[in-house]
Parts: sequence; structure tokens; C-alpha cells
Amino acid sequence: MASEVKDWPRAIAHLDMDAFYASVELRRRPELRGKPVIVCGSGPRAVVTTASYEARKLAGIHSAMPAATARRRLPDAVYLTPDFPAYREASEEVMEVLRSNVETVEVVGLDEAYLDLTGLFSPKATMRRIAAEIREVTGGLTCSVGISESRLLAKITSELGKPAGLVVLSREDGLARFAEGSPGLVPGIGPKTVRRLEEMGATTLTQLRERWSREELEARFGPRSGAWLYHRARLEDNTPVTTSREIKSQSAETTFDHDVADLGQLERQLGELAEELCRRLRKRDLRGRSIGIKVRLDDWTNVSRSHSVAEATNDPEVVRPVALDLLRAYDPPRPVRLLGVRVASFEHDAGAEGRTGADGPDADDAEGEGEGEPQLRLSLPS
Ligand code: TTP
Ligand code: MG
Ligand code: MG
Repeated sequence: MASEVKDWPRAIAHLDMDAFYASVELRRRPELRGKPVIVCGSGPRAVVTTASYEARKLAGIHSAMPAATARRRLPDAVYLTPDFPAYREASEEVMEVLRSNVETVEVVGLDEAYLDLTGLFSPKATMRRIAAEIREVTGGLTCSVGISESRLLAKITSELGKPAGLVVLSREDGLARFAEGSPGLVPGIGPKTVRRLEEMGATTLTQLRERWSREELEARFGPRSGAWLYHRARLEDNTPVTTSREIKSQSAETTFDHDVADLGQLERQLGELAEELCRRLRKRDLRGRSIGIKVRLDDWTNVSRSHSVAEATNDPEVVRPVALDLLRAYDPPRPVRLLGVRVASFEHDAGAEGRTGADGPDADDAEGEGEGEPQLRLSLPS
């Protein structure tokens, strides 16, 4: 052990539930215990949202794998369609345990959270107690915990003990342990960047550290991303854990290069914005009852209109027509400068913005979102 937790400047835990959706299903169907369980949609393009550890071991089934592949590999597994309300409810039970034990808890998605344990007498004992309490309160759901000096390392560390593990790792130990590891194991460094680094001759974290100075990285990747990579390669991260705030609404909007007067063009644009917004809502598992539009005219008049639907939604087939009706009813009297669509009045909060390390080179493409997790968070039953 390179250093003791009590000597670290900060102690951060990352907690992540094990095979979350599948475990929630198993809790209410104990007769399925021990069998491979796969939660996935049923349409032709459905993908696996999660597989129980049995299914992972038996046939390497994993999240985001096409459901058809899973069915071919493991035809006898138990296939279930996702029940999001059940997962949200279980998530709330878990997060409530965290919040009642620790002051600073940042929820990032349905099944994971960061906790700031700095200054506690024994972070390890605290997390062991919390894991036991989660198990008890939720009727058997297990989690894995990583404790380290930063969010970045805590996130990597929680993976090491899966399932049901608790691992403590100092930065020094992390550097030694992952010396020969690919830069891709660092959250936020996606496959695209890994390929670029490989081409530069940095296939391991050590090579990246030793062969590339900060200046060189900045020259290649730009000042922000270069500096970010430099620190990631050293497993350095000083992002604070911040108590998650509830997301009240989500919107997508665009400012036109040239003001648009044609209603048809505005409608097409609004349709696309609605699609984009729904994709984001689905990713965060948010559904809202209030659908609104925002229009800014060329004279900077701002107009908002909204309409409530009976059932909370993130379905583009619901959001798009409502938004279009609102636009047609308003029928902008002047050319439009900015157009936006918005969904609010969520069922209830399902986590918070789960984004850290957003300055990475992949931040704006599909790989860099949410600390390098797969982009595809939810596959809704089709
Ligand atoms: P994860 O925590 O990534 O995975 P997991 O809890 O199923 O398994 P692990 O023990 O390895 O943590 O994701 C949490 C839930 O989010 C998961 O149960 C289902 C959902 N999910 C998707 O819908 N699509 C995905 O691609 C991933 C990765 C997860
Ligand atoms: Mg999990
Ligand atoms: Mg997770």
C-alpha cells in the first residue's frame, strides 16, 4: 500500500450497482436466481441493456450487444423487457441510503454515485456499512465500490471489485497497477483517441506519460484536450463531488445563420430538434408531461408556448407533433432567429447530469460522454 487513506488529500468513493436492471428483475422473481437473465428490447434492432453475471460468464453477453446475438448465443436464457419505473424506484431506494449516510453525494445516472468521504475516520468502514444497508433496504441488491483519491480513480477502482466488491486504491498504486494498461482504460479516453495515441506510439499509459510532454499533447490535441490528456495519463483529477441537483427541464435549440421566415423550413427544423431532445431524454431516462417551444424573432422578441400531455413522455412521435402544433398555432409574424423545443415536468428526477471530464478530446463525439461509458444508455422496447 503506497499510502493510507487517512493521508490522502481527498477520499472519494464511486458506487455502482451490479447488473442493475437484471438484479432488480431477480429481486421480484427469485425463482430465476442462478439462471442467465438478459434484459433487452424485443424489436429487430433491440440491444441488451444488461445481462446477469451468469449470462456474462456463460456466453460473454454484455450491454449494447444486439439482442439477436444474445439470443443466438444463449437461446435458453431468460429474456425480459425493461421495466423502467421499477428501475427508477430501486434507484431511489439506493440513493436514499447514500444521502442518509453521507453529506456530499453526486448521483450520476440510475445506478451509480460519487461520495465525498474526505475527513471521515474510516471511509472503508463507512462504505462497507452503506453497501450492507443497501442490500438490506433493497432486499438483496449488491453494489461495487471503489475508494480512491479522485473521482477518476474511484470510478476505475469500483470496476475492479465487481460484483459486490470494495476496493481501495491510492493514485500511486493505480499508476503501478495500470502502468502497462491502455490509455483507453481511463474514463473519457474513447476508442477514437486510443487509436490516435496508438498511431503516436503511446499504447500504454506509461508510454503516454514518458513519450509525450504536455506541450506536445497540447499542440496535437489543442490546449484544453491536450492538458486534459496530460492529467488523465497521470491519473490526476481534481473535479469536485457536487451534490446533484434535480434536472427541471431539458431543451434543444438552434440559432439560424440567417433568419428564417418560411414556416415549412421552421417545421422541419423543429422536427429535428424534437428528435434530438428525445434522444437525450431517453439517454437520461427522463420523461416529461410539458412540451414547449421557444421562438426568438429577428427583433429579439421571445415567445414561449407550451402544452401538457396526459402521460409523461420522451417519445419523438409524441413530442414532435405537439411542438409542431404549437409552432403552427403561433405562426411567427416575423423571421425567426432562434427556435427551440423543451420538455419539462418530469415524472420525478432520475439522476443528474452525469458528465465529468467533459474536456476530453472525445467530449463532443459519441465516445466521450459520461466518463467513457457506452453512449447507448437505454434501449427502449420497440
Ligand atoms: P452499468 O452500471 O454500466 O451496468 P450494470 O449495472 O448492468 O452492470 P455492472 O455490474 O457491470 O455495473 O449500467 C447500469 C444500467 O444501465 C444497466 O443495468 C442497464 C442500463 N444500461 C443500458 O441500458 N445500456 C447500456 O449500454 C449500459 C452500459 C447500461
Ligand atoms: Mg452497474
Ligand atoms: Mg453504472
